[in-house]
Order: sequence, then C-alpha cells, then structure tokens
Amino acid sequence: MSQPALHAFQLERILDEEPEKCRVTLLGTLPTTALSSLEDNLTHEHERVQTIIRIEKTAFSPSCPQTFFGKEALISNMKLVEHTDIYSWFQGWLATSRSEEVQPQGDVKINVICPATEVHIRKYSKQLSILVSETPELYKRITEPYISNFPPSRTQWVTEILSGRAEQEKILFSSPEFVILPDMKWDLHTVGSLYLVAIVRDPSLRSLRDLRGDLETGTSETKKRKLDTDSSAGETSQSAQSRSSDHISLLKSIRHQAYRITREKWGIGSGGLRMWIHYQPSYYHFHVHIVNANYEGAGMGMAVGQAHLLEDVIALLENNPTIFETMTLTYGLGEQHGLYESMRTAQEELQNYD
Ligand code: M7G
Repeated sequence: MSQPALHAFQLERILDEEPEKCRVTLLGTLPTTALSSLEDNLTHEHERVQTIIRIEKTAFSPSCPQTFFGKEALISNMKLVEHTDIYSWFQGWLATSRSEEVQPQGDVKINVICPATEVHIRKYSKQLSILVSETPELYKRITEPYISNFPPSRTQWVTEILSGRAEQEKILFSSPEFVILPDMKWDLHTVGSLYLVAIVRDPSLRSLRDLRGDLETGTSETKKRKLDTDSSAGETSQSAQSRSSDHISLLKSIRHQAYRITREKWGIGSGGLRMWIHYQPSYYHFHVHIVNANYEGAGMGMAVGQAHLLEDVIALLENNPTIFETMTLTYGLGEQHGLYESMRTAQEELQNYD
C-alpha cells in the first residue's frame, strides 16, 4: 500500500480520547484513491474504506530546553490562559519552521490503520475491562479455537516483515529464528521511550501458551508432572509439536541480542531493558516487547496480568517445562475483546463451583 493521503480523511466518530497520554484515536474513512496505486484508482474511484487514525504527541528532544523560548524559539506563540498567586498557565504553539531541526521526531506522532477491520475498531474503542482466569480447560475450549480461527490476514504485517517485503531498512537483527526491529509505537529517536519488538519466525508459536521448556534437562519432579499431565489430559498435536523444541534457548537468544543491539546503538547497559510478552496479545504470532526500563508510557500494555516479564517466563520454563500448558493465567479483557462474552460466562460458571 502506498502512503495514504490524510487530507481526504472524513471523520465518523472519536473511538477514544486519552488526554493524559496526549493521544486521540479517530474512526473515519479514506477514499481508495488516497491509498491505492494509480491502476487501482481507475477501478475503485468512489469507494471509501474504514480507517483508524491515532494522533499522539511525541516526547521533546533533549536539545529542546535551550530552544523553547527566545530568539528563533521552538515555541513561537504563547497566550496566557490564567494566573493565580505564583502560578500561571499558557497555551503554546510550536514554530513549524524550526520544529524539524530541533524536534526530528516531530511534534506529534500519527498512526493510521487503513483499511481498519472491526477487530481494530473494537480494540481501539474506549472500554471497561474485567479480570478473567483462564484455566487450561478454558484455554482448550474457548481460547485455542478463537486463536485458530483468526484469518492469516490479521498477521499479514508480520509476514511482510519476515518475508523481507516491509520495514527492511529498519531491521536491527535477523537470524533463522527471529528478527528485531523498532516497534510501530516508537518515534525512532527518543531513547527514553525506546520500544523494539522481536518477532519469532516460527508461525506455530502463537502465544505464551505454546512455550515449552526442555523436558530432557527438567528436574525429575517436572518430568513426573509432565507424565502425569500427558496421561490424564491427552495431547493435541499442536502441544506435542511445540514440546519437541526447547524455547528457552530461543528466549535467551532474544534477550542476548536485544541487549547487544541496544548497548551498541544507544548505550543501554545491563538491566536497562524491560522485556515482556503479552497474554492476550493482539497478534497471535509470537513476539517479545523490548522497552527502555525507565519508560512508563506503555500504559495498559504494562498492566499486571497482561505483560509477562521475559525473565520470569524463562525462569518458569526452567522450573517446569510445561507450565504454560498447565497453569491458570489471569488477565484483563476489555468488553470489546473477541473473547469477552465467552470468558465472562465461563467465569460465572467457575465461581458457582467455588
Ligand atoms: P501485541 O502484544 O500483539 O499487541 O503486540 P498490542 O498492540 O496490544 O501491544 C504487537 C506489537 O507489534 C505492538 O507493540 C505493536 O505496536 C507492534 N506492531 C503492530 N504492527 C501492525 C506493527 C507493524 O506493522 N510494524 C511494527 N514494527 N510493529 C508493529
């Protein structure tokens, strides 16, 4: 898809306003002519497609404080809103002519999803969440079929990256097992909000639930537990396939490369990264979030339950190779999430048994 021409955007409604994050998410439409190649334009001249646009302010660059005010200032225009005692507050406008020079990351960051699917619209709409406890039985009955039914188009962006058709000049590391590149959430400049993503190549690894440790080196206790689980629950071919490989070395390799890259490129030292795995993720193609340890702006993406520290995941697998197959995982689900209704009903049933 070519770069969309945003001036043709027609607003339908605001999906979410997040003033504390300096962010607004809009739903509207773009004409296909604004995004297709010239050839496509001739055939779909009058069609419009659903589009999500998220606009957020980027961080100010470290060189900014000297250039905020004064001659040739970054802030060119100010208006007093109010003042009381020692306090006053203003509206300020950035001088666009100077901004690019001192703010290479831009004043705002704009993300566009076009065409946006219903799943996207639901994901970005403001919503309340509940906590649900997903037992292994609920995973098999509700979550696993939900994951399996996702159309491959949902992770087309991953395929584009892994097959070398997209974001290639951004790739920071590539091996037969995984790639590391900047996450779409990062402005590519501000080290304080550094956000990378490691994407594993193996498509059979879909989520935390598919991770397995090395059964051969597990303790005798974990081996016994595994044998007990197999004989009582029976196995799916999926879990048998996942078990045949040891994911601990893969996860450790991601950790190693993430530290190597961020040390070499941005001087980030030991302990300077917070790496996590989402459950539930938005995309069921296994990936690890790699974020500056001092960055707190990931919001609900860092919430307890949703984000599992890579370090903890490795330690758990070392302790019990089948832990993610057998443990109950508790996480927040927004009311617009595809699993919400079935999980909420299942929770009520579970509570009746307590
Ligand atoms: P997730 O845990 O599945 O969902 O993470 P989340 O979006 O709720 O966190 C997927 C990660 O991949 C997120 O951090 C996204 O920002 C990132 N991401 C998504 N897309 C579509 C792209 C993309 O096209 N390119 C890059 N570089 N990152 C993306």
